[in-house]
Amino acid sequence: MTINTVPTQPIEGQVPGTSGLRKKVEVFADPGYLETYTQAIFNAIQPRGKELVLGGDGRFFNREAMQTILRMAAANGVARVIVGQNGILSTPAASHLIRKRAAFGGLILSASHNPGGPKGDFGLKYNIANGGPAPEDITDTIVACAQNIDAYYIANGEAPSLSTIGESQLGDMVIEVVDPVDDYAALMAELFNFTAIRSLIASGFTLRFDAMHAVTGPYATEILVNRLGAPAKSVLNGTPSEDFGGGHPDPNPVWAKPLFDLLHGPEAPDFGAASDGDGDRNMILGRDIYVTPSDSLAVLAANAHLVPGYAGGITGVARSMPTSAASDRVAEALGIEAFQTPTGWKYFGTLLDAGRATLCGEESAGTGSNHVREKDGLWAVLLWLNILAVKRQSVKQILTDHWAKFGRDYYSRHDYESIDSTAANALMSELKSNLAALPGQKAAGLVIKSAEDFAYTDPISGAATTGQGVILTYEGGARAMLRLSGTGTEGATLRVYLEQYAPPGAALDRDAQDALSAVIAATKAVARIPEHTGRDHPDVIS
Ligand code: VG1
Ligand code: CO
Repeated sequence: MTINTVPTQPIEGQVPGTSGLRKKVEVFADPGYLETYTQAIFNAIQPRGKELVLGGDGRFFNREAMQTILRMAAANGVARVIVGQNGILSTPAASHLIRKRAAFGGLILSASHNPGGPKGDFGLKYNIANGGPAPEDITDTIVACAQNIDAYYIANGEAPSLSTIGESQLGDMVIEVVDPVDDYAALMAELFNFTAIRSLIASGFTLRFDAMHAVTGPYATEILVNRLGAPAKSVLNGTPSEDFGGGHPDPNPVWAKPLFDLLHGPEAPDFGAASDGDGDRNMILGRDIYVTPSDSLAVLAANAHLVPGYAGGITGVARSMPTSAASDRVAEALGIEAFQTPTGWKYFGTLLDAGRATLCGEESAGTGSNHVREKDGLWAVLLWLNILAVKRQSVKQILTDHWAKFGRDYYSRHDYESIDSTAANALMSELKSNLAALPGQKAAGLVIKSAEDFAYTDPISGAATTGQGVILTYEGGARAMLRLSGTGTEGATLRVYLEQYAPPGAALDRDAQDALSAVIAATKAVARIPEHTGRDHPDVIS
């Protein structure tokens, strides 16, 4: 095979962040850009003679990128690439495939919930042999390799079509095209009682799953319709499109508003759910109720033992630090460990590998377990359905009972999007430099109890990370956290996470924004958000 050695442009300003590299399609499509980043990954991981999994969420530029990566894998001596048919694999399905096939790692082509299309975003991330996102030491090495590179290796000739299941060769490398859904559906059938869910649905229980024109369409159709007997109309927007139907495949009350409104309207089904671009996030709705991701994690932790895959109980629950404390209360009641990690699924990997945590969750609609090493949207939906099939109660009843027992952690996230990066950094550094002076101060009527810049030492690996965001606790059970997004591609996004605990016996059915009004006002004042950003209101409230 002939190998082309081509000089490349440097990659500027790359932030592997929580999930690989995300940029506008036009940046990735710039000659040499994708190639340089891919070569940097290969230089960092040294995949010669190894097996890799490859798949993506089907967004615009996936097909071209897939061809380039396959040709580069061949030129870099990869022995075998296991790829989803037509290049498709949801993120959790890719994680499962890496584990099932004991592959060396995997490359996932996705920008998750970011919009797709020629003007949208593209992304590439590397997952390690446990099926999870590469930890910081590896992403740091990739960054270093990307900065110190002068050539990439690419095989001549076209990579074979990915439309037919089976094996073919590209030079010495085997390309094995697999069904993207089969193995994943089989894993779900092992974890959950499909017979119980089937009979729930057969009894007249109605549901809608919104795939948001993204990767979960085929997965949801196979599992919910074909295997569990839900009518075909239960899957909405089930045909993936390269630009996600022009939408924003982020499963929250803002971007999945039609589903949210349906569940709050006169025609509401019993259950509603949605997933994101690459299938790792979930939104859960019941008739006339939205379940916050933080509450969802807590309810799932409290009820997981009802489901075959977790019948032996769970060992621990891990949540990212902006996620509410609701799951900690369940862990305490169950007498199991609770962990608070930085934002990003990669921090859960060691806890899952060590068996210290069974369930993990993030406030950003990511929930998952030790079955893979990524968050998993459809898994969360099926876990809810299995619990509903056992309890035969409404979502609202389950949540109301949960709050009555544990109290309610009122919760909301306020995002200030596309703000000026300099202003965003100034806000954070001013806040961080004031931390020591804050305890004891009063803001908008609330007394600040503590203020810290979150630092984390992994209890298994000992890896330490600092500067993960500011946590403010207030007297009276309120907490706020502020951090800048690592996944955006336009300016900066300031995320403000707000919670207020109401113990059992207190008013538990208030409007969340209303219940949070004091902590919202206090946090705005402490961080001087309007002064720095020029905005008085967030762009997205979820
Ligand atoms: C966001 C979420 C974070 C999540 C990350 C990747 O990051 O807040 O919880 O792990 O996206 O999820 P950030 O840095 O923008 O806040 V996904 O579904 O985009 O892979
Ligand atoms: Co995602």
